[in-house]
Amino acid sequence: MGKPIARQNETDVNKALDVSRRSFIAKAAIGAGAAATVLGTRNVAIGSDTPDTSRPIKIPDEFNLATKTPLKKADFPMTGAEVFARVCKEEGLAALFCCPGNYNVQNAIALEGIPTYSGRHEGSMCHAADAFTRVTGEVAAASGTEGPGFTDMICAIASANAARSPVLVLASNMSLFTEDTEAGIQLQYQQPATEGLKKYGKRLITPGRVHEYAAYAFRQLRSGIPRPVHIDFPSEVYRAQFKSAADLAYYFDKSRYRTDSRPHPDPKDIRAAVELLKRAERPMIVSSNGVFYSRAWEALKALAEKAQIPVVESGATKGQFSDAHPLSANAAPSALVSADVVVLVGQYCMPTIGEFAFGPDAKYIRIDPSPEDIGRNLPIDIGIVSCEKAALEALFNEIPAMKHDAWVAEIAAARKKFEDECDSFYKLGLSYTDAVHPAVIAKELSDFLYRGNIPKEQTTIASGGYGIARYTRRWLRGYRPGQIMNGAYQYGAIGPDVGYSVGVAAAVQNGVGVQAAYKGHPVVCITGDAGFGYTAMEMETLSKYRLPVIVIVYNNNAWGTWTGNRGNSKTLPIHLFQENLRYDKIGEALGAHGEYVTRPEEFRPALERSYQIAAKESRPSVINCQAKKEFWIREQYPPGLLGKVEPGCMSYYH
Ligand SMILES: Cc1ncc(C[n+]2csc(CCOP(=O)(O)OP(=O)(O)O)c2C)c(N)n1
Repeated sequence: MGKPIARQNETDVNKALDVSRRSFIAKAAIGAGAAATVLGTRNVAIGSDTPDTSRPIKIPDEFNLATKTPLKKADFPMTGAEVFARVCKEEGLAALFCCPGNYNVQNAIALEGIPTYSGRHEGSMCHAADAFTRVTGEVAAASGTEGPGFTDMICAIASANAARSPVLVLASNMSLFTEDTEAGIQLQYQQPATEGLKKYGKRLITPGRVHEYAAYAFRQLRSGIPRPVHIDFPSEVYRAQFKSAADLAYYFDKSRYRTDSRPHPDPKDIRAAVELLKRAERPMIVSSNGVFYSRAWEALKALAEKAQIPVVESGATKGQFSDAHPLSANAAPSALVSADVVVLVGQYCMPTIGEFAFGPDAKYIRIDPSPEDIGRNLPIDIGIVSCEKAALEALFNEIPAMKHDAWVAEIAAARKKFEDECDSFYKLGLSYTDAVHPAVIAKELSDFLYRGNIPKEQTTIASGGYGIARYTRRWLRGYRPGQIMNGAYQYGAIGPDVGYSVGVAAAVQNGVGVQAAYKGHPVVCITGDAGFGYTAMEMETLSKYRLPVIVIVYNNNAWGTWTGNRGNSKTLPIHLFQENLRYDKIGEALGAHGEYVTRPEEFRPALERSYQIAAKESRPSVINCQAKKEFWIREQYPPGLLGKVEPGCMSYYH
């Protein structure tokens, strides 16, 4: 909540600003001289390499004290904010990510004992909430102050909406009394701003109905196809006082304001699907978001094994069907075109014809909880309106045991072909010795994660970046639900990655939902240099909360889009940065460990050191991998910027 600055104080404020501005300008002039001697030269340290140990970075004692302070759970008499927070607690809201603002609601949620993380930008925190839901399957909230805090979240709300993530967006919003005036600051007509970016939204206007609207929020978040819900709170609502339940309208327990009952499939649709599958020679299942949110991975595996149907993944989270399973077609892109019957399960973000790599004659069975969606974008042969888990179980019960050995052999051959191609890219990457090629990063990261000393299921990945992602996705694998958070999924924003990693690491730190077995383990985040720039300040958040994320920055001195302007000297600089920037030093300055890797052979040791620090000290790292922008030019540095195939390990939209 913002307060207008009183007029009489402004002169004092300006005086203070002038003083600090003057001393800043003096310091900056000295710094600029020093920097000019070192910038632009490869491998030359910028500034002093000696850390200033006279004032080491320190997590304030207050953090420790906070963990020991008992909770003060709300009970009547309660404020509107407390009523809302109590519903959040009863509904199992798993985390809140915020920046200060919307104080009453945030404080009430934190006091209910819901893990609360505060970061450096509301957008990053909303990305964190999105990522948290994508690796846990649980609902998380994001919150910021009215006006600027809220509008800072817009890109993240849109990303969560495109990813179909159940994110609860909460913002304060001035008072009902001053609506339509410009009294004070920060009034924003919030709900129109999230039009098209949410499943449900409401500006609360009747204090006595705050509980009822909390119920609205969770009914939407916990049913059907999840998407963000946006609630904005005027001060009359969050400050309202309620002496007893009698002051609140529609005050019912969650067992009465919503149901966990799910739509089940029509047996005739299941029989029709089984008939089609019985005639198929090369059937394929596409498993996506709905398998994750309905927790249907066991049902999926049982069906795939009984009918010997290969499975390929798409979606905002991957790993629901293990890449180690012989029926996994995730890394067999060339086989997809041969599939004759494709079962799309929980594919909420539906591609149009030709975006998936299936052939033009493939027939489609689509399972989706929302009848309004079935048949959209991609023509269907059979539509099954159902909760994904229920439909997969019904198919399992109805389908006879089948064998498709020849088809599975085709998949295996396609996988081998893909892996051989990846190996050839790695060999090429190693041959470029004066910078770190993305194939080296991707292959050695995967060797470390899946073929080294740590169990291959252990590490959860925030898989981001743009050009680098076209390499890392080829080598990253999912072996259990929630293992890979598919960063730029569908909305395609570059930049959320460090923000995402806050949410992923918070989920892993507390072992939430499907992360329970991996509690406390290090997390890996991949990003580009342009991407890092957007949310890099969240390195401070990672350090502050001891979230052990290893952030790999692919530093090619450019926005990955530069190649499109190669021939245009006037527009090319739009796509370029200063060269060889020390993103590792940004990490160090914010409490993380830093590594600067300039040659291929340095990557693996840097990764190992960072992993040790993550595991032993629970500290994040930045591994700044110095590449060169020309790696995206195929003729000069084959294989150059790579393409993608969807669905499968390379996919990121749909
Ligand atoms: C927020 C946002 N701005 C702009 C774009 C358009 N865009 C797509 S990729 C890209 C460049 C990404 O560069 P970088 O993160 O450095 O990735 P690299 O290819 O270098 O790995 C841009 C500008 C986008 N997708 N999202």
